[in-house]
Amino acid sequence: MPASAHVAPDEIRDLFSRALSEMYRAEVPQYGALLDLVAQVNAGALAEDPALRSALACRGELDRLSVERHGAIRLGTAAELFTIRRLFAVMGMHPVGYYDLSVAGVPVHSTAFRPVEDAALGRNPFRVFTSVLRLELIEDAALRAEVARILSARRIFTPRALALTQGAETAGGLDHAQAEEFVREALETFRWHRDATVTLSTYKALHDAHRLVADIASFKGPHINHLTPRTLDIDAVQAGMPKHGIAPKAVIEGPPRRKCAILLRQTSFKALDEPIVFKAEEHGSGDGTHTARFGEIEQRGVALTRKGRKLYDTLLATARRDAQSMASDYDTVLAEAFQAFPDNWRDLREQGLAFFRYSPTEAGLAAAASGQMLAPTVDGLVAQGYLRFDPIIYEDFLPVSAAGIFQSNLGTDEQRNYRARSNREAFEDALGAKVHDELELYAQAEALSLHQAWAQLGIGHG
Ligand code: OOG
Ligand code: NI
Repeated sequence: MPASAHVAPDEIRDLFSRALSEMYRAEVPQYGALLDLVAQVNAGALAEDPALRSALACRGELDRLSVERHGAIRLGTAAELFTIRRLFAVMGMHPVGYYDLSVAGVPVHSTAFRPVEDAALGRNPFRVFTSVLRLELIEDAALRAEVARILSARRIFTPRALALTQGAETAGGLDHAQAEEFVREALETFRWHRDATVTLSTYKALHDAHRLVADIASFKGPHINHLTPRTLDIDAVQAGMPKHGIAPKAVIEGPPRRKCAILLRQTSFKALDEPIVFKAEEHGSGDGTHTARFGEIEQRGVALTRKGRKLYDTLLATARRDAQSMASDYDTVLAEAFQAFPDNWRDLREQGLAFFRYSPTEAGLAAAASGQMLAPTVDGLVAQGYLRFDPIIYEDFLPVSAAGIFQSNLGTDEQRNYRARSNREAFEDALGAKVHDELELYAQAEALSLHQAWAQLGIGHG
Protein backbone atom coordinates (compact mmCIF):
# COMPACT_ATOMS: atom_id res chain seq x y z
CA MET A 1 0.00 0.00 0.00
CA PRO A 2 1.44 3.41 -0.86
CA ALA A 3 2.29 5.53 2.17
CA SER A 4 -0.13 8.22 1.00
CA ALA A 5 -3.09 5.92 1.64
CA HIS A 6 -2.17 5.81 5.32
CA VAL A 7 -4.03 7.96 7.79
CA ALA A 8 -1.57 10.06 9.82
CA PRO A 9 -1.15 8.81 13.42
CA ASP A 10 -2.13 12.33 14.54
CA GLU A 11 -5.51 11.89 12.85
CA ILE A 12 -6.07 8.49 14.44
CA ARG A 13 -5.24 9.95 17.86
CA ASP A 14 -7.66 12.81 17.26
CA LEU A 15 -10.42 10.38 16.24
CA PHE A 16 -9.70 8.20 19.24
CA SER A 17 -9.63 10.98 21.83
CA ARG A 18 -12.94 12.33 20.51
CA ALA A 19 -14.53 8.87 20.55
CA LEU A 20 -13.26 8.24 24.09
CA SER A 21 -14.64 11.58 25.24
CA GLU A 22 -18.03 10.75 23.72
CA MET A 23 -18.03 7.37 25.44
CA TYR A 24 -17.08 8.86 28.82
CA ARG A 25 -19.65 11.64 28.46
CA ALA A 26 -22.35 9.02 27.93
CA GLU A 27 -21.12 6.89 30.84
CA VAL A 28 -20.38 9.66 33.38
CA PRO A 29 -22.87 12.56 33.06
CA GLN A 30 -20.86 14.76 35.45
CA TYR A 31 -17.99 14.69 32.97
CA GLY A 32 -20.30 16.28 30.41
CA ALA A 33 -21.31 18.94 32.93
CA LEU A 34 -17.64 19.62 33.64
CA LEU A 35 -16.83 19.93 29.92
CA ASP A 36 -19.61 22.49 29.54
CA LEU A 37 -18.37 24.46 32.54
CA VAL A 38 -14.78 24.43 31.29
CA ALA A 39 -15.86 25.55 27.81
CA GLN A 40 -17.81 28.41 29.40
CA VAL A 41 -14.92 29.51 31.64
CA ASN A 42 -12.41 29.25 28.76
CA ALA A 43 -14.61 31.34 26.45
CA GLY A 44 -14.99 33.92 29.23
CA ALA A 45 -11.25 34.01 29.93
CA LEU A 46 -10.44 34.51 26.23
CA ALA A 47 -13.08 37.22 25.81
CA GLU A 48 -11.86 39.12 28.87
CA ASP A 49 -8.18 38.87 28.13
CA PRO A 50 -7.20 39.62 24.52
CA ALA A 51 -3.52 39.27 25.45
CA LEU A 52 -4.15 35.70 26.60
CA ARG A 53 -6.01 34.97 23.37
CA SER A 54 -3.21 36.27 21.18
CA ALA A 55 -0.54 34.49 23.26
CA LEU A 56 -2.39 31.19 22.82
CA ALA A 57 -2.95 31.84 19.12
CA CYS A 58 0.71 32.68 18.67
CA ARG A 59 1.79 29.45 20.38
CA GLY A 60 -0.68 27.45 18.27
CA GLU A 61 -2.67 26.43 21.34
CA LEU A 62 -5.99 28.08 20.57
CA ASP A 63 -7.18 25.37 18.20
CA ARG A 64 -6.09 22.48 20.36
CA LEU A 65 -7.67 23.87 23.52
CA SER A 66 -11.19 22.54 22.96
CA VAL A 67 -9.97 19.01 22.18
CA GLU A 68 -7.19 18.93 24.77
CA ARG A 69 -7.51 16.38 27.54
CA HIS A 70 -5.77 13.55 29.33
CA GLY A 71 -7.07 10.29 30.68
CA ALA A 72 -5.77 7.56 32.96
CA ILE A 73 -5.83 3.77 33.05
CA ARG A 74 -4.38 1.20 35.43
CA LEU A 75 -3.08 -2.03 33.95
CA GLY A 76 -2.49 -5.35 35.64
CA THR A 77 0.44 -7.05 33.92
CA ALA A 78 3.69 -6.54 32.05
CA ALA A 79 2.14 -8.07 28.95
CA GLU A 80 -0.71 -5.56 29.03
CA LEU A 81 1.77 -2.70 29.32
CA PHE A 82 3.81 -4.06 26.41
CA THR A 83 0.77 -4.27 24.15
CA ILE A 84 -0.71 -0.93 25.14
CA ARG A 85 2.59 0.69 24.10
CA ARG A 86 2.17 -0.79 20.61
CA LEU A 87 -1.47 0.28 20.48
CA PHE A 88 -0.70 3.86 21.51
CA ALA A 89 2.16 3.99 18.98
CA VAL A 90 -0.40 3.53 16.18
CA MET A 91 -1.87 6.83 17.37
CA GLY A 92 1.50 8.58 17.61
CA MET A 93 1.63 8.33 21.41
CA HIS A 94 4.90 7.39 23.09
CA PRO A 95 5.90 6.74 26.71
CA VAL A 96 7.30 9.84 28.40
CA GLY A 97 8.60 9.91 31.97
CA TYR A 98 8.63 7.38 34.81
CA TYR A 99 6.47 7.99 37.88
CA ASP A 100 6.89 5.93 41.02
CA LEU A 101 3.68 6.16 43.00
CA SER A 102 4.73 3.66 45.67
CA VAL A 103 6.28 6.57 47.57
CA ALA A 104 2.74 7.89 47.91
CA GLY A 105 1.42 4.57 49.16
CA VAL A 106 -0.03 3.48 45.83
CA PRO A 107 1.24 0.09 44.55
CA VAL A 108 1.78 1.12 40.92
CA HIS A 109 4.33 2.81 38.70
CA SER A 110 3.45 4.77 35.61
CA THR A 111 4.32 6.60 32.43
CA ALA A 112 2.43 9.02 30.22
CA PHE A 113 1.73 8.11 26.61
CA ARG A 114 1.63 11.26 24.53
CA PRO A 115 2.76 12.80 21.26
CA VAL A 116 6.33 14.07 21.44
CA GLU A 117 6.77 16.32 18.42
CA ASP A 118 5.70 19.95 18.26
CA ALA A 119 3.45 19.50 15.22
CA ALA A 120 1.78 16.44 16.75
CA LEU A 121 1.26 18.23 20.08
CA GLY A 122 -0.25 21.14 18.20
CA ARG A 123 -2.68 18.87 16.37
CA ASN A 124 -4.00 17.12 19.48
CA PRO A 125 -1.88 16.62 22.61
CA PHE A 126 -4.05 13.78 23.99
CA ARG A 127 -2.22 11.96 26.79
CA VAL A 128 -2.95 8.86 28.84
CA PHE A 129 -1.39 8.46 32.30
CA THR A 130 -0.82 4.72 32.36
CA SER A 131 -0.07 2.81 35.53
CA VAL A 132 0.74 -0.83 36.04
CA LEU A 133 0.29 -2.83 39.22
CA ARG A 134 3.42 -3.75 41.16
CA LEU A 135 2.38 -7.22 42.17
CA GLU A 136 5.39 -7.59 44.49
CA LEU A 137 3.88 -4.89 46.73
CA ILE A 138 0.96 -7.14 47.68
CA GLU A 139 2.14 -8.55 50.97
CA ASP A 140 -0.05 -11.62 51.31
CA ALA A 141 1.54 -14.36 49.17
CA ALA A 142 -1.71 -16.26 48.60
CA LEU A 143 -3.53 -13.11 47.52
CA ARG A 144 -0.60 -12.17 45.30
CA ALA A 145 -0.84 -15.53 43.55
CA GLU A 146 -4.61 -15.14 43.24
CA VAL A 147 -4.22 -11.68 41.62
CA ALA A 148 -1.59 -13.03 39.23
CA ARG A 149 -3.92 -15.89 38.27
CA ILE A 150 -6.92 -13.60 37.72
CA LEU A 151 -4.91 -11.14 35.64
CA SER A 152 -3.22 -13.75 33.48
CA ALA A 153 -6.62 -15.12 32.48
CA ARG A 154 -8.06 -11.89 31.11
CA ARG A 155 -7.72 -10.43 27.62
CA ILE A 156 -8.08 -6.67 27.62
CA PHE A 157 -7.61 -6.18 23.86
CA THR A 158 -10.05 -7.35 21.21
CA PRO A 159 -8.63 -9.73 18.58
CA ARG A 160 -9.24 -7.07 15.90
CA ALA A 161 -7.43 -4.37 17.90
CA LEU A 162 -4.44 -6.70 18.13
CA ALA A 163 -4.58 -7.61 14.44
CA LEU A 164 -4.85 -3.97 13.34
CA THR A 165 -1.98 -2.94 15.63
CA GLN A 166 0.17 -5.67 14.15
CA GLY A 167 -0.96 -4.65 10.66
CA ALA A 168 -0.02 -1.02 11.29
CA GLU A 169 3.43 -2.11 12.50
CA THR A 170 4.02 -4.25 9.44
CA ALA A 171 2.61 -1.90 6.80
CA GLY A 172 3.73 1.30 8.49
CA GLY A 173 0.21 2.59 8.99
CA LEU A 174 -3.54 2.09 8.54
CA ASP A 175 -5.83 3.14 5.70
CA HIS A 176 -9.01 5.05 6.38
CA ALA A 177 -11.34 2.11 6.94
CA GLN A 178 -8.75 0.34 9.09
CA ALA A 179 -8.19 3.48 11.16
CA GLU A 180 -11.89 3.78 11.89
CA GLU A 181 -12.11 0.14 12.84
CA PHE A 182 -8.99 0.50 14.98
CA VAL A 183 -10.55 3.38 16.93
CA ARG A 184 -13.76 1.38 17.54
CA GLU A 185 -11.83 -1.70 18.63
CA ALA A 186 -9.28 0.15 20.78
CA LEU A 187 -12.14 1.89 22.58
CA GLU A 188 -13.29 -1.50 23.92
CA THR A 189 -10.18 -1.72 26.12
CA PHE A 190 -11.17 1.52 27.88
CA ARG A 191 -14.83 0.72 28.39
CA TRP A 192 -16.51 0.39 31.79
CA HIS A 193 -17.83 -3.05 32.77
CA ARG A 194 -20.48 -3.27 35.42
CA ASP A 195 -19.99 -7.04 35.59
CA ALA A 196 -17.01 -7.98 37.70
CA THR A 197 -14.90 -11.03 36.85
CA VAL A 198 -14.66 -11.97 40.54
CA THR A 199 -17.05 -12.75 43.38
CA LEU A 200 -17.92 -10.17 46.00
CA SER A 201 -15.78 -11.96 48.58
CA THR A 202 -12.73 -11.99 46.29
CA TYR A 203 -13.38 -8.32 45.57
CA LYS A 204 -13.39 -7.61 49.30
CA ALA A 205 -10.12 -9.45 49.80
CA LEU A 206 -8.53 -7.46 46.95
CA HIS A 207 -10.00 -4.28 48.34
CA ASP A 208 -8.51 -4.99 51.76
CA ALA A 209 -5.06 -5.33 50.18
CA HIS A 210 -5.53 -1.95 48.50
CA ARG A 211 -8.53 -0.36 46.87
CA LEU A 212 -6.48 0.04 43.72
CA VAL A 213 -5.76 -3.68 43.58
CA ALA A 214 -9.52 -4.31 43.53
CA ASP A 215 -9.94 -1.70 40.81
CA ILE A 216 -7.26 -3.30 38.66
CA ALA A 217 -7.99 -6.98 39.17
CA SER A 218 -11.79 -7.26 39.44
CA PHE A 219 -12.75 -6.30 35.92
CA LYS A 220 -12.44 -7.40 32.32
CA GLY A 221 -10.38 -4.38 31.38
CA PRO A 222 -8.66 -1.16 32.48
CA HIS A 223 -11.65 1.19 32.27
CA ILE A 224 -10.68 4.80 31.73
CA ASN A 225 -10.99 6.28 35.22
CA HIS A 226 -11.06 9.98 34.35
CA LEU A 227 -10.76 12.32 31.42
CA THR A 228 -9.43 15.78 32.10
CA PRO A 229 -10.11 18.90 30.04
CA ARG A 230 -7.68 21.82 30.14
CA THR A 231 -8.99 25.09 31.54
CA LEU A 232 -7.53 28.58 31.28
CA ASP A 233 -8.78 29.46 34.78
CA ILE A 234 -8.84 26.58 37.23
CA ASP A 235 -9.88 28.76 40.18
CA ALA A 236 -12.99 29.86 38.29
CA VAL A 237 -13.92 26.27 37.44
CA GLN A 238 -13.24 25.12 41.01
CA ALA A 239 -15.52 27.89 42.30
CA GLY A 240 -18.17 27.13 39.67
CA MET A 241 -18.35 23.36 40.25
CA PRO A 242 -20.80 23.33 43.21
CA LYS A 243 -23.29 25.43 41.23
CA HIS A 244 -23.22 22.70 38.59
CA GLY A 245 -23.86 19.98 41.13
CA ILE A 246 -20.22 18.85 41.23
CA ALA A 247 -18.31 18.65 44.54
CA PRO A 248 -14.59 19.38 44.01
CA LYS A 249 -11.78 18.16 46.25
CA ALA A 250 -10.69 20.73 48.84
CA VAL A 251 -7.41 22.01 47.40
CA ILE A 252 -5.96 22.53 43.97
CA GLU A 253 -2.81 20.42 43.48
CA GLY A 254 0.39 21.97 42.18
CA PRO A 255 1.71 25.53 42.22
CA PRO A 256 -0.39 28.50 43.39
CA ARG A 257 -2.20 30.92 41.07
CA ARG A 258 0.40 33.16 39.40
CA LYS A 259 0.75 35.71 36.61
CA CYS A 260 3.09 33.34 34.74
CA ALA A 261 1.59 29.87 35.05
CA ILE A 262 4.13 27.11 35.65
CA LEU A 263 3.79 23.34 35.24
CA LEU A 264 0.36 22.07 36.10
CA ARG A 265 -2.49 22.84 38.50
CA GLN A 266 -5.17 20.18 38.95
CA THR A 267 -8.33 19.54 40.90
CA SER A 268 -10.87 16.72 40.79
CA PHE A 269 -14.30 15.64 41.94
CA LYS A 270 -14.80 12.48 43.92
CA ALA A 271 -15.23 9.11 42.29
CA LEU A 272 -18.73 7.82 41.72
CA ASP A 273 -20.13 4.92 43.70
CA GLU A 274 -21.29 2.60 40.94
CA PRO A 275 -23.37 -0.59 41.09
CA ILE A 276 -21.49 -3.76 40.21
CA VAL A 277 -22.75 -7.25 39.52
CA PHE A 278 -20.26 -9.69 41.02
CA LYS A 279 -19.88 -13.29 40.01
CA ALA A 280 -22.33 -15.57 41.70
CA GLU A 281 -21.12 -17.47 44.74
CA GLU A 282 -22.77 -20.12 46.80
CA HIS A 283 -23.70 -17.85 49.66
CA GLY A 284 -24.76 -14.25 49.56
CA SER A 285 -25.80 -11.77 46.96
CA GLY A 286 -23.71 -10.78 43.94
CA ASP A 287 -24.52 -7.10 44.14
CA GLY A 288 -22.22 -4.36 45.41
CA THR A 289 -20.62 -1.11 44.41
CA HIS A 290 -17.21 0.15 43.32
CA THR A 291 -15.79 3.66 43.25
CA ALA A 292 -13.31 4.30 40.49
CA ARG A 293 -14.36 6.89 38.00
CA PHE A 294 -13.95 10.55 38.73
CA GLY A 295 -13.57 13.92 37.04
CA GLU A 296 -10.60 16.25 36.94
CA ILE A 297 -9.60 19.56 35.38
CA GLU A 298 -6.21 21.08 34.87
CA GLN A 299 -4.50 24.33 33.95
CA ARG A 300 -1.15 24.09 32.22
CA GLY A 301 1.79 26.47 32.35
CA VAL A 302 5.39 26.65 31.22
CA ALA A 303 7.69 23.62 31.38
CA LEU A 304 10.47 24.06 33.92
CA THR A 305 14.14 23.23 33.47
CA ARG A 306 15.86 20.90 35.94
CA LYS A 307 16.82 23.99 37.96
CA GLY A 308 13.26 25.35 37.87
CA ARG A 309 11.82 21.98 38.81
CA LYS A 310 14.17 21.69 41.76
CA LEU A 311 13.03 25.07 43.04
CA TYR A 312 9.40 24.04 42.51
CA ASP A 313 9.86 20.78 44.44
CA THR A 314 11.63 22.59 47.30
CA LEU A 315 8.99 25.30 47.64
CA LEU A 316 6.13 22.80 47.40
CA ALA A 317 7.70 20.64 50.11
CA THR A 318 8.11 23.74 52.31
CA ALA A 319 4.48 24.71 51.81
CA ARG A 320 3.21 21.21 52.58
CA ARG A 321 5.31 21.04 55.73
CA ASP A 322 4.31 24.53 56.90
CA ALA A 323 0.63 23.93 56.18
CA GLN A 324 0.66 21.19 58.79
CA SER A 325 2.18 23.34 61.51
CA MET A 326 0.56 26.71 60.76
CA ALA A 327 -2.94 27.89 61.38
CA SER A 328 -3.29 29.61 57.98
CA ASP A 329 -4.97 27.76 55.16
CA TYR A 330 -3.04 25.81 52.56
CA ASP A 331 -3.58 28.29 49.71
CA THR A 332 -2.09 31.16 51.76
CA VAL A 333 0.91 29.09 52.86
CA LEU A 334 1.46 27.91 49.28
CA ALA A 335 1.30 31.44 47.85
CA GLU A 336 3.78 32.63 50.47
CA ALA A 337 6.23 29.83 49.78
CA PHE A 338 6.13 30.57 46.05
CA GLN A 339 7.06 34.24 46.55
CA ALA A 340 10.56 32.88 46.00
CA PHE A 341 9.69 31.73 42.46
CA PRO A 342 10.13 34.57 39.90
CA ASP A 343 6.80 35.50 38.34
CA ASN A 344 7.71 37.27 35.12
CA TRP A 345 8.82 35.74 31.83
CA ARG A 346 12.03 37.75 31.68
CA ASP A 347 13.39 36.48 35.00
CA LEU A 348 12.19 32.95 34.34
CA ARG A 349 14.18 32.96 31.10
CA GLU A 350 17.24 34.81 32.33
CA GLN A 351 17.57 32.59 35.38
CA GLY A 352 17.22 29.44 33.30
CA LEU A 353 14.14 28.27 35.21
CA ALA A 354 11.83 27.54 32.26
CA PHE A 355 11.86 26.45 28.61
CA PHE A 356 10.99 28.85 25.80
CA ARG A 357 10.36 28.73 22.10
CA TYR A 358 12.22 31.46 20.24
CA SER A 359 11.24 33.18 17.01
CA PRO A 360 12.46 36.27 15.13
CA THR A 361 10.39 39.44 15.49
CA GLU A 362 9.42 41.49 12.44
CA ALA A 363 12.03 44.04 13.45
CA GLY A 364 14.58 41.21 13.57
CA LEU A 365 13.67 39.98 10.10
CA ALA A 366 13.79 43.55 8.75
CA ALA A 367 17.18 44.13 10.34
CA ALA A 368 18.48 40.88 8.88
CA ALA A 369 17.13 41.78 5.43
CA SER A 370 18.82 45.16 5.54
CA GLY A 371 22.14 43.51 6.25
CA GLN A 372 22.47 45.00 9.72
CA MET A 373 24.92 43.42 12.18
CA LEU A 374 22.96 41.30 14.63
CA ALA A 375 24.07 40.43 18.12
CA PRO A 376 25.37 36.86 17.95
CA THR A 377 23.80 35.73 21.21
CA VAL A 378 20.29 34.87 22.36
CA ASP A 379 20.41 37.47 25.14
CA GLY A 380 21.77 40.08 22.74
CA LEU A 381 19.02 39.47 20.18
CA VAL A 382 16.34 39.49 22.86
CA ALA A 383 17.73 42.77 24.19
CA GLN A 384 17.71 44.26 20.67
CA GLY A 385 14.06 43.20 20.31
CA TYR A 386 14.92 40.93 17.39
CA LEU A 387 14.05 37.66 19.06
CA ARG A 388 10.86 36.88 20.97
CA PHE A 389 10.39 34.02 23.38
CA ASP A 390 7.19 32.20 24.29
CA PRO A 391 6.70 29.64 27.04
CA ILE A 392 6.81 25.97 26.08
CA ILE A 393 3.79 24.36 27.71
CA TYR A 394 4.30 21.52 30.18
CA GLU A 395 2.83 18.37 28.62
CA ASP A 396 3.50 15.95 31.48
CA PHE A 397 2.38 15.15 35.01
CA LEU A 398 3.51 15.75 38.58
CA PRO A 399 3.99 12.78 40.91
CA VAL A 400 3.00 14.67 44.08
CA SER A 401 -0.16 15.92 42.37
CA ALA A 402 -0.90 12.49 40.93
CA ALA A 403 -0.55 11.02 44.42
CA GLY A 404 -2.93 13.69 45.72
CA ILE A 405 -5.46 12.81 43.03
CA PHE A 406 -5.11 9.08 43.77
CA GLN A 407 -5.46 9.76 47.51
CA SER A 408 -8.54 11.95 47.21
CA ASN A 409 -10.24 9.07 45.48
CA LEU A 410 -8.99 6.34 47.73
CA GLY A 411 -9.89 7.88 51.08
CA THR A 412 -7.43 8.74 53.83
CA ASP A 413 -7.44 5.22 55.25
CA GLU A 414 -5.54 4.02 52.21
CA GLN A 415 -2.05 5.25 53.20
CA ARG A 416 0.42 2.39 52.95
CA ASN A 417 4.09 2.65 53.61
CA TYR A 418 5.77 0.68 50.88
CA ARG A 419 9.46 0.41 51.50
CA ALA A 420 10.15 -0.88 48.01
CA ARG A 421 12.42 1.20 45.86
CA SER A 422 11.34 2.62 42.57
CA ASN A 423 11.86 0.15 39.79
CA ARG A 424 12.21 1.93 36.51
CA GLU A 425 14.22 -0.88 34.97
CA ALA A 426 11.49 -3.45 35.55
CA PHE A 427 8.99 -0.98 34.16
CA GLU A 428 10.96 -0.45 30.96
CA ASP A 429 11.54 -4.19 30.60
CA ALA A 430 7.79 -4.76 30.73
CA LEU A 431 7.15 -1.85 28.41
CA GLY A 432 9.65 -3.18 25.91
CA ALA A 433 11.11 0.30 25.44
CA LYS A 434 12.81 3.12 27.28
CA VAL A 435 10.63 6.02 28.36
CA HIS A 436 11.51 9.41 26.86
CA ASP A 437 13.08 11.91 29.22
CA GLU A 438 10.65 14.84 29.31
CA LEU A 439 13.37 17.39 30.10
CA GLU A 440 15.25 16.31 27.00
CA LEU A 441 12.14 16.75 24.88
CA TYR A 442 11.61 20.32 26.11
CA ALA A 443 15.29 21.14 25.66
CA GLN A 444 15.13 19.78 22.10
CA ALA A 445 12.04 21.85 21.29
CA GLU A 446 13.81 24.96 22.59
CA ALA A 447 17.00 24.18 20.64
CA LEU A 448 15.04 23.50 17.46
CA SER A 449 13.23 26.84 17.73
CA LEU A 450 16.56 28.63 18.13
CA HIS A 451 18.04 26.79 15.19
CA GLN A 452 15.13 27.90 13.00
CA ALA A 453 15.33 31.44 14.32
CA TRP A 454 19.05 31.64 13.47
CA ALA A 455 18.32 30.41 9.97
CA GLN A 456 15.56 32.99 9.47
CA LEU A 457 17.82 35.76 10.72
CA GLY A 458 20.62 34.54 8.49
CA ILE A 459 22.96 33.94 11.41
CA GLY A 460 25.21 30.94 10.97
CA HIS A 461 25.27 28.92 14.16
CA GLY A 462 26.59 25.50 14.91
C1 OOG B 1 -3.96 8.44 37.71
C2 OOG B 1 -3.73 9.64 38.56
C3 OOG B 1 -2.72 10.59 37.91
C4 OOG B 1 -2.92 12.97 37.08
O1 OOG B 1 -3.57 13.81 36.43
O2 OOG B 1 -1.94 13.28 37.78
C5 OOG B 1 -3.34 11.56 36.99
C6 OOG B 1 -4.97 7.48 38.25
O3 OOG B 1 -5.75 7.79 39.16
O4 OOG B 1 -4.99 6.36 37.71
O5 OOG B 1 -4.15 11.30 36.18
NI1 NI C 1 -5.35 13.04 35.77
